[in-house]
Amino acid sequence: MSSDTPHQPRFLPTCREEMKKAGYDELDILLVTGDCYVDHPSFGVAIIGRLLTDCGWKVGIIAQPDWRDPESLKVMGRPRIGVGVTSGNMDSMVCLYTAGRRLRRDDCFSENGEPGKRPPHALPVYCQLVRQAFPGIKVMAGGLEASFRRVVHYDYWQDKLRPSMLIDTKADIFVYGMGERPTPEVFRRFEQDLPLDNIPGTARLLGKKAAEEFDPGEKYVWLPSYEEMLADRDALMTETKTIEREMNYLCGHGLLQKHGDRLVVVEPPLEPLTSAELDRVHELPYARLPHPKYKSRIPAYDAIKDSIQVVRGCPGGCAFCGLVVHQGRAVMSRSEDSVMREVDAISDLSTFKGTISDVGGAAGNIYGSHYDKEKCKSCRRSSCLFPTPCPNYSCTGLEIVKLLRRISEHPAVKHLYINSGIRLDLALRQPEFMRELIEKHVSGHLKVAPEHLSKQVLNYMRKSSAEEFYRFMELFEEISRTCGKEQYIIPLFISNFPGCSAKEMKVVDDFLNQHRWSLQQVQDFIPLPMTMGTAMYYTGKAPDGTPVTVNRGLAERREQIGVLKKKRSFSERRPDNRERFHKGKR
Ligand code: B12
Repeated sequence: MSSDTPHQPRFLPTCREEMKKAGYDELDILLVTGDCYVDHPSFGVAIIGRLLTDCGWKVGIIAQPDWRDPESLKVMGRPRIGVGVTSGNMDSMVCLYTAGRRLRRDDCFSENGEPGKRPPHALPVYCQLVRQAFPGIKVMAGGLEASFRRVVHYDYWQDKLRPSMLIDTKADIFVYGMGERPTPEVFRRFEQDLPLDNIPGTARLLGKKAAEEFDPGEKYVWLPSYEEMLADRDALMTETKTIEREMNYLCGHGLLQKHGDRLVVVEPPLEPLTSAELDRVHELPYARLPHPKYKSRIPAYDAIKDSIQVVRGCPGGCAFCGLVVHQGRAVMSRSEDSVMREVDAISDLSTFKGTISDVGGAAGNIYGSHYDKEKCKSCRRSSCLFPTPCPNYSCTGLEIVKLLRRISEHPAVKHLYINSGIRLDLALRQPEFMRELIEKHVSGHLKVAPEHLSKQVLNYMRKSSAEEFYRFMELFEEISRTCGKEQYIIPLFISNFPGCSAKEMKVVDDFLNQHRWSLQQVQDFIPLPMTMGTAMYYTGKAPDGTPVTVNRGLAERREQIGVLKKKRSFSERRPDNRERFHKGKR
């Protein structure tokens, strides 16, 4: 797919020698990331680098610099326009630490999964390193850490409220959410030394004077100030509710938040890319490989190398996940033709063995989602599906079925699976998709995320009911039996979500005992920045103010983790399942 075009090098340069090969005497833009450099559309910085190069700028990437040595950023010299910084594909603290606040033994975004290749709170560390290396240079930041920490937020690993990360990064501007629209505009303004105001999808910090002169007009709403939030724990719930209410790009306001005499200005949310624009982003000339300087495997690349992202956005709004305040609720689907061109690109890779491991995104059954945009214009919901599916939202599943059949007909494709989580509530309303999925696209087991079974906890999680999970299980087993396939469901549950006491966890325990089910994957609740679950964790209250159980210390959490880790039979492939499979009994 990609060879050295005058415009786009095989890989974006990472050193002088590669600059020379690309014909670059000087870089216009330098990008710094906490992940290894993988030139693939599943890696945010690769998209941004390719996009800025496509705009005509000379862009280089420095991946996982030595954060104690500014010289490590100077290998390609001082960039002419500015620097873009990201901690990587996810928050550096999520990458470094487990839910138990222990250092992870591996980091799937580093070579060989080696941990410790990035510093804690990587974004401010890298931004300050840039300033040391290139005094006076313009700095912007993007990616999940910048996005989820754009305003005051609770940092679980430090167990405290932190100010907007604009304060400690001292970056000129943040891009929040998906970066394709605002990032080129930011660098255009950097290049022409223009003011950085009014760019949707960005956030910036105004000094004392500018804050005093700033006229908010009708465009913005106020968040509690940093000082007010330090003084009143409940203010984090107020902030979180306001952010969720203003995330609809059709009617969302910008946000203002005082930090002393300075002012954080968050511009209104972005309009998502159109389907054609999303196709174009995925069809930039990626090498679809890690940079050749890496001699060992990069687990995060292995996880996605034969997978295709076909959607952006998520209608779910689950309380433990921040995607809605990053990608938005408006789901945008790529065109079938563009997806087929990506299948061609994957099948051209020497590493391709005939299996497409995933066709998905935030969920595996939201491709082809449709909205009645007119009616969405005044929507302030935090979810299109919870507590009940909104009538303005539809996803029949028929477009997924059509896409899956087209990919399956590709001569190089032997197997095609869906590994992105399946939204159970939607799947029960997508009978054709359910049948197609279970008959043809399950590789021995299907991961589904009921997350819990207690009515109260599912309510707090903003997830579909336990009854929908049981119904899904029945349908799965019925259809598997009918098509003679011995395959299993792997349920994912979360322990210690706020509002889940031992009584609620017993519901999950009883279910797993009844089915003699031993889980392999255990997910303990991580209070991630900017999620409703974190606001409940920090305030000890539900969104309606009801006090909820919160297990904070490891000792308190151990009991529920134990419920998920308990060995109930030999393996997930429950022996009783085989009996049930053969005898058709529940
Ligand atoms: C695929 C995936 C994985 C894959 C990784 C593959 C990969 N390449 O990322 C695997 C399976 C390895 C994985 C693992 C984990 N994951 Co995961 N994963 C995802 C998933 C589903 C897609 C990521 C993706 O493809 N993003 C696409 C890129 C293009 O999007 P992006 O990073 O947002 O980039 C855009 C913007 O941020 C911006 N941008 C990005 N970089 C830059 C740089 C600059 C300079 C600028 C200006 C802009 C910019 O522009 C980009 C283009 O629009 C996301 C959910 C999601 N849909 O985002 C969860 C997610 C990233 N994972 C998450 C988590 C929690 C994990 C785990 C910790 C789970 C676990 N408990 O084990 C582990 C990590 C363990 C570890 N550290 O080793 C969380 C992270 C939350 C957070 N606050 O960081 C997410 C968001 C899921 C969630 N719903 O909360 N994951």
